[in-house]
Amino acid sequence: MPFAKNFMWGGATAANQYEGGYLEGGRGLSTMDCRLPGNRHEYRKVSFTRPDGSVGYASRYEAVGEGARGTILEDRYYPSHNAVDFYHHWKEDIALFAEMGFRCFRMSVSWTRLYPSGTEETPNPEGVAFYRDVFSELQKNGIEPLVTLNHFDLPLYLADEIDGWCDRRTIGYFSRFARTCFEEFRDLVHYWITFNEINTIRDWTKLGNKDMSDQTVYQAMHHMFLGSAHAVIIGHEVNPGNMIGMMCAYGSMYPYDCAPDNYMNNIVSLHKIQFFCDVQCRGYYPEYKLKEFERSHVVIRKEETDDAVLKQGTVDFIAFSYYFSNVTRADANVEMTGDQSHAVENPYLKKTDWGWSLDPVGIRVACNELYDRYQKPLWIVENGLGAEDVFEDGTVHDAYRIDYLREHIRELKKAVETDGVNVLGYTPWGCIDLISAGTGEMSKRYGFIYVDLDDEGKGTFRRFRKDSFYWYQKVIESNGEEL
Ligand code: BGP
Repeated sequence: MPFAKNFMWGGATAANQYEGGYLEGGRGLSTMDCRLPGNRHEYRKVSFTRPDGSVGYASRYEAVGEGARGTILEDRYYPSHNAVDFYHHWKEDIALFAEMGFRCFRMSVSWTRLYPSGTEETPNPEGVAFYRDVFSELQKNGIEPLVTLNHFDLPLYLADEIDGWCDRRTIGYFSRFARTCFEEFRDLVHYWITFNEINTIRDWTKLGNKDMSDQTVYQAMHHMFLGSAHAVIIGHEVNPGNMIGMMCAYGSMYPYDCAPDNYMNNIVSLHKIQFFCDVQCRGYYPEYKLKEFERSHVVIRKEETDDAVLKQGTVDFIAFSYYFSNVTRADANVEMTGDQSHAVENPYLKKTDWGWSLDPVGIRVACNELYDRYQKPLWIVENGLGAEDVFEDGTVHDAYRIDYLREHIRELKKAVETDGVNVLGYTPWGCIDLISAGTGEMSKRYGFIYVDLDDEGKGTFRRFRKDSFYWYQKVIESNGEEL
């Protein structure tokens, strides 16, 4: 059998796209609560107020500017506020996951549900109780939670008052939050991820940065690396049995052709992802990045103990998302942003309706590249097809989704069986329909379970099993043999 007996089949979600209940249970506002919806042609924007009182909007590529404060406009719809309302549907959802046979479930803890402003001395008891209930229910159903400490969210107070991760104090606030999670859920959670897709975190919602300069972004990133390392150290201290991973968006990269310049350029492009894995797996900054900093005059301000903390706080496994592959070319700049709108076309691949290339082999490439370089166990914590579903007679006939997943699992199997890569688990993204991170839409659906909600936030939130629900149930039951 290629997949181990205890291979972690399951599904993945994130609080800002799934949980909702944004003003309930004492929760504080997060930067993600200021994020408006977009669509497949238009980037999502955050709304903010400038010091002169005027309202501004910024996409992930735009700076909000000095003195900006995140703002929620009364007449607009913000998808994270209710999301798909896990907050009130958790029992029902977990029952459905159990029915599919999930062995694990990936979710994130909303930072501001535990620490409403980020700065409190003690956690919000209602928040702790909510997650304890959820984790207990999962365990009762034989499902191991895989918990992401930070999935794109940042307390709005920290962003407004101290520019979030740009300020060293955020490391301390985050460490306190992480300690709370490790201690409060010690008996219920054994698998953790520090930051989701750390290589795509450049914008205000995630870093709290008011400008987009490399100096600002890399300094904030340095603090985030320290936050992650501290979390790993604390997590191991609280429970030596904890497995704590890093997480990156891994889009495999192919050189455009065999021109030596394009091949060399592909190596340099891969460094854009590897940098994050190098620091978190090896515990120090790689040479190529230090040289880049020298050339671009980026100076990272460090304290004396930083290097030792990074070294001590290396991760136990590498989690990654894989959706598509990229093509690199010496004369084109590839940004690893989860957005393929400016990508170099691959003539061998078809694309989804949202323009993402379809490349199952790329998942095997990713497994090999990561395992060869770090020899740490891998966990595919996101993969899937975002597609428009037709809901009729209480279900969705989503053969296209089944095809996508089947092909990817086949390649994953080769990575395990033929290449000997150590893969701990597979948790496809949005196992239940949820808000798209990139576009804020509901119509970009990934789930095995359909949720009745539209792009304006209207619907009953009722859940329905799709065809893929029964297909995935068989996949898990047969441990990946019946595809
Ligand atoms: C990753 C994120 C997820 C998720 C996924 C799919 O970048 O970690 O939060 O949403 O991509 O992307 P999208 O929702 O834009 O289709």
